This record gives sequence, structure tokens and C-alpha cells, in this order.
Amino acid sequence: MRWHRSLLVFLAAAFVAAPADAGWNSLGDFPAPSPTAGGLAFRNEQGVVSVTALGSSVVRVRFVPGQAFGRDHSYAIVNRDLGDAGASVEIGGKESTLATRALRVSIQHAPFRVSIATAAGEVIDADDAEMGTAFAGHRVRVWKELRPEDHVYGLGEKTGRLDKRGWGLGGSAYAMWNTDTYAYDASTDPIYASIPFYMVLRGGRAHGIFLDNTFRSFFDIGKESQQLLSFGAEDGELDYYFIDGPDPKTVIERYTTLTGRMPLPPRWALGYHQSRYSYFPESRLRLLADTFREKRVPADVLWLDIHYLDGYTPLTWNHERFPDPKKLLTELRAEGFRVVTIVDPHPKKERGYAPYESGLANDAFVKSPDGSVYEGNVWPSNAEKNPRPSVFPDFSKPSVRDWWGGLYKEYLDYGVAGIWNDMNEPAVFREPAHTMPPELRHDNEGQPTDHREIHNVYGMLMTRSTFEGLSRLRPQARPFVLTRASFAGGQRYSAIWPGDNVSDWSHLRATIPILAGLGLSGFPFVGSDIGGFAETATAELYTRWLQLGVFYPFMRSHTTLGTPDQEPWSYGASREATNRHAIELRYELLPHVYNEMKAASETGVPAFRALFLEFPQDPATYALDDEILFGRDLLIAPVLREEATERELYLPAGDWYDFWTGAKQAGGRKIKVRVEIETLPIFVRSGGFVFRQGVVQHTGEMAGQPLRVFVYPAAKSQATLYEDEGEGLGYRDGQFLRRRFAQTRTGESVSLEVGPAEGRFRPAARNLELRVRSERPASQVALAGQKLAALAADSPAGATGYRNEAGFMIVTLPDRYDAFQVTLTP
Ligand code: MIG
Repeated sequence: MRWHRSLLVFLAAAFVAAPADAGWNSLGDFPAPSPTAGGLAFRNEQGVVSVTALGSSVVRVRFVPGQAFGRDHSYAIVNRDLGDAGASVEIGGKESTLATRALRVSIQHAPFRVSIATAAGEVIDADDAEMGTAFAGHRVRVWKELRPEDHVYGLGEKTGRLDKRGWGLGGSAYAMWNTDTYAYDASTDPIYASIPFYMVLRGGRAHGIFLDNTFRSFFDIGKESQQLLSFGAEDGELDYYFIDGPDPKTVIERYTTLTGRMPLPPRWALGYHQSRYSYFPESRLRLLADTFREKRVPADVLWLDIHYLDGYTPLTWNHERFPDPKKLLTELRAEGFRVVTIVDPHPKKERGYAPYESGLANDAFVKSPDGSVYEGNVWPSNAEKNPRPSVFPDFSKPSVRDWWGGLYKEYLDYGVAGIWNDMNEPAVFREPAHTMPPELRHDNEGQPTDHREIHNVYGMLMTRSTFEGLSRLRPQARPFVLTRASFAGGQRYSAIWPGDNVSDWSHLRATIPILAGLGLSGFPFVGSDIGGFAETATAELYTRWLQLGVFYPFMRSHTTLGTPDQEPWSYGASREATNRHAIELRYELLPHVYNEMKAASETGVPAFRALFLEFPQDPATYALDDEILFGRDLLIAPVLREEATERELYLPAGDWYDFWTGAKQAGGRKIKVRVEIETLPIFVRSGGFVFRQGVVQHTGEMAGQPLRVFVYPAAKSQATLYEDEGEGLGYRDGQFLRRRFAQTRTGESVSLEVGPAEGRFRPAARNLELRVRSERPASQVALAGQKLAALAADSPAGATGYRNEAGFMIVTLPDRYDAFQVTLTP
């Protein structure tokens, strides 16, 4: 077919057509700005804009139509101190510049357009020449150039592909509005949480943008026009932060310097969790616990969903189903189980019910514009006996957060270990909006506003209340909170799970981009319902899900009301063995998992990691959403197709080692591997260190376990291992142990260095096993210069020496905490 030239021109014009929404007023001509502390301030009859440098690599742009900014207040940002920006401004006639050590921000005055470049002048982020920044009534929005080579990630908890440019050239558009979306699918948007942060990767170079606005907001990634990325909100300020890399991990570090990081979780929360809607009565829960121990399937945590409550009423107990919670929880604890209970944000409107009474006394509830307490139907209105509407704490009021946080006291006295905050979008049985009316009133930390502004932070502020309450009630413990709804910065208070997925293979696959996207958005403590929530998993689907779930930071099986049992042993004896094996792997890897979660708490960089974070220069990683890294060194290629006998996967450049066989695979290519139901493909990066222990039934059994350090070949490599008591806050005062492990290989001989111990924590007496991958067995091994003896297979535990086993040279010694060196020679 021959295309007519004018048709091509027409098509090209249609493709680049400017956003035609007539309502938008783009910012026009501004007079020269005035200098401010760290930046520039602009003003004309359309509005005010400020551009400020926060540290050398972060620039804040703030615009509001009208004549003055509102209060400078943020629920998301906890720190604006990113070091000295070294900022200088130059005010010209047509253009002004704000320069930092790393960036050069050029602002054209007429019409007003911002362009951010490196100090060397390479433009990174530029307003669209035509639209720039605009407003329409209260709406605010900015259009930015999107280049063909740009990949866009993040936006928190989003369905669809990892790369938000979408399935093809069609682009994608996302809204931020926390929504209870039972059995959502890949096209549902929005779902439960809002994180208005994205990252652009362009030829391996990354930068990010965070829109700090809690109203309903929008992100258009090349959908309206392939050349444009635009974002904005229905009200409030267009208040955004440009965050430079150039490394994508650096972007996350800086974003989480602004919005805070996940606190170190208690180690038990990284064990296996078993949940369903709902385990009751008490005898059922005890049977569940006993079955785990009898069948030797490791587990740490059992969950109580809404049937432990009296008429679904938050903060009560159903004493018919659970007559003596304290006794029950104490006895479960003796078996090594902790219990997490669900607590929703909808106390029942009922005289005599303490949370309602004390809430009224504290003026704690969300109100209608006429000043009356708002009532809505949620679970308590479905109670079999005495159904009633609910009222809703206004978590945007600091005194309400304190009050609600204190209400957990009774649960903690019973021995509840953690709290699960559900329904906090907030969900209200009021269709079609399924939430509160927009005109409801909130305190908004002293500047009253309506629900439109608080909706997206309601869930996060609830988790803040919970987290801070637990911290006050148990000052020595690390709180564990799980939430369904949250906002940017919510990582400071809770783990998150993406709600009500479906027992379907497409949902298993979808968990990778959703969870990885959360990690890219500063939220590292994530996990989806293993097995799927709605409907029923087949045996095969459940096993495959559990195997991937080993690498979810939060590993929990959960299913809805009325489905068959979804426990590791629910699918017959052979599946029980396979499922046990998956959970055992999680427990073997716990030292590694804990180490990676500690790192995430310090840098914000997630353990469940999209490949491009480690390989930003490799375009083959940009759209990968069916494999994942765990930390730096483990590549996980889960089996995501029914009855698969093989799977294709991509190994980035370098050598990789099969986790199961030790076989070497050259990377920089796709490979096909055979798969069996027993395991999933895992590869270790060349030079990788994997920290393992023996199988335990729960984290309480870790003391005395050997520490097994698996070392994979590279000329030179190193890793750090962090350990501590697993609970409590002593680690902040030096109760931790951090050591560096390093290898150097010359020819076939390997020198391993274990660095000096940092911190005062010392694990209970145990063995250290250094397991060095090698093509040939060791024949000579020296520890700190002393020749070691070869160990016989039946040598007593605790003996010092070496042996060779299945492709590994293994040195065993009682762990010691001075620096030392081991050399192994084949
Ligand atoms: O309307 O508490 O997503 O995990 O089991 C359902 C019952 C309310 C929704 C949660 C789900 C939980 C369920 N909850």
C-alpha cells in the first residue's frame, strides 16, 4: 500500500495533537521573579509559583492559582533536609536560573516554562512548550515532554505492566483515589493505595517526580499524546519534587529521604503467615496451629479475620467463639505462634460501647457539614444480632490518632502481636462511590477541610495511629501493622497487601508488577494473598503461588469466606511435601531475607526488586515483569503458567549459578529451563553471597542454627550481613552484629575474608559454614594461616575442618567474631 503524503501528515498531526481540553489555562507571562531562600518566587494574576532547591539533586516546584500559597503542610514528607544545595540564582529579563552543584533549572518567564538539566546542560525534565503548567478552576496540572525512549515506573500500587507506558504505544492513564476493589483485574484503576510518585528511566539514566497532593490526582503517561506525560490533581496545589538519580536506586533513596523509610520489622513478621476469612472458633485456630507443628510445616503467625469480633465490631472479642483470648494467645505463643487481629476503622454506633463513647467524648468522629457525626454502613450493619451503622474516627486530627492508638491496649494485654488495618480507603457500603460523601468534614491537622482532601491519606493516617499507638503501648517492641489503603510515606507505619485478588494464574503473574511497583515507590514491605483471595485455587496454582511467595517480603496465604481450605496441606500428600519444601526454603533463607529488609529500611531500595534497578543500562530488563530479583544477588523466575514443563527467562550479563544445582549459565541472554512442580528456577549472580540457616519451624527456633554463607564465583566480591535479636529496639543502641564477607579468587584458589564484627550483639553459640562454589574439590584449606583437617561425613557438630560436597568446598568452624581469613585451594 502506498500512503498518500497528506494522509501521513494528517496522521502525524493527530498523534501529536495537543491536549484539547478547553478548560485549561496554561501559565502565561510572568514578570521577573524574586529570590527566596534556596530558590525563586514568581507571581502574576494567574497564580504564584516557587522553585526551590532541596539539596543538590532535588528541586521542589509549587504552584497554586490565586495570590498566595496555603499552609506548607505535608502528610507524606517528613524531611526536607537533603544537605546543602549549593544553590545560586540568576535572574534575567526573559529567563532565570537556579543552579545547584548537580542541576541547572532554567525557567522561562513568558510563557512560564520549567526545564531541569544536569550541571553539564543535558535536559532531563522539561515542561511541554505548549501546555506547561495549567489550571482550570481548582484543578492543577503540568504537561511534560515524554521521549520515545522513556520508560516510566512506580505510581505505587498499580495494575498492568511494570513499565507504565503500557502494553504498546497506547500509553496509560492512572488515577489516585483509594478504592476497595474486590476481585480487581489488570485493567482496574485505581485500587487501594495512592502513591503519586513515578520514575523515568531514559537510556539507563533515572529521575523521579513526586506529586505531593492528597486530592484525587491523575497521571497520563503518553496516552493523551505519545509525546506527553502529564499529571495533576482536582484541587490543592501542584506541589511536586523533581528527584534526580542518575542511578535508579539513588532516586528511591532520595525519595525515601523525603518521605521516610520502613522501620526494621520484627523478624517473626518475615516468617510464614497463615490467614483466612475467617478462622473461628478457638478450636479451629488451635487445630490449625497443631497441624502446622504436627506436619512440620514452618509458620510464625496466625491471623484472625472479622469473625473473632462481636458483631464485626472493631476492638471487641466474640467470647462465644473465643472465650479466653489471653489464655489462647499465651498457649499459641508457647507453640511458637503469634496472632495478628483485624481492626477496621468503623466503630459501631452504639451506646455503652467504649470506643463509641470515648470517641464521642473526644470529638473524634468525622462529621457532616451540619456538624452532626457522620454515620455509614459497614460490617457492623451486617451483624446477625443488633446490626447498626458505624461512625469513623477522623485520623487527620492528631488527638484522634492518639486516642485510637490507645484503644489497642486490651488486645496487647491479651498478647496480640500485630494489627491488620482493613477497609481504610475508607470503604463504606454506599454505592456507587463505596466511600464517604465528598463534603464530609475533617480536622486536617488544624485546618479543616472536606473528605476530598483527606480520602487518600485516611488509610495512612489510620496506620500512623496504629503504629504510634503500638509504639507507645509497647515501647520496647517493633510494631507490626498491615494495611490495605495507604499513601506516599505510609511505608513508615505499615506493610501493605494489594487487597482482594483472585485465585487465577493471571493474578499470580500480576503480583510481580504490582509488588515491584510498590517497591519502586518506596514501599518495600509488601505481599499479595498467596493462593488468591476470591474463588478457589487449584493445587498447582497454590503451589506455584507459594513458591513465588517465598520471595514476597510479606508471605501470607489468605482466602475469602466460604472457599475450601487453603493451607499448605489442603491439596493431598504429595503437594503437602512440595508446599512444605517452599516454606522451608523461606526459613532457610531468613538470614538473607532479614538482611535485605534491614538494607531496605536504611536505603528505601526494595528487596523484591525489578531487574532494571540492578541493570539500568540493559534495555532487556526494562519491561520484564515475569521475573524478579531478591536483593542484589538472587534472580527468581517463578513458574507462572499452568502445567508448564519449561520456562523462558532472561539472565542479565555476567555469569549466573543455578541455585539448586550450582551449574553455571552465561547471562546476557534468554534461556529456557525445564521446570518440575517441586521448585521454581532461582539463579545466583556471579560473586553473590547467600546467607542461609537450617530449617526451623518458626523464628523462635533460630538460636544455635548454623549460619551458612554460600559464596559464588567471581574474581572479587563482597557482601555485608546484618543480624540482631530479631525483636526490640536494642539494635539502635549497638545490639546488632554486622560483618563483611569478601572473596578473592586467583586461578582456582579462593581467599575468603570475614571482617571484624561491628556492634555488640552475639548470636547464641553456633557453627559458621562457609560454602564456596567450586568446580573442583578443595584439597588444602587454611584458617587464619593454620592448616585445617578434612572432616569425615560423621564428624561431630562443632568440629573445625573442611569437606567437599556437591560442588561446594565447605569450611566449618564455631562462629567467632574477630576478623579472619580462610584460603581454599583445590
Ligand atoms: O469486605 O475482613 O481485603 O482480606 O478477609 C471484606 C474480611 C472485608 C476485605 C479484605 C480481606 C478480608 C475481608 N475484608
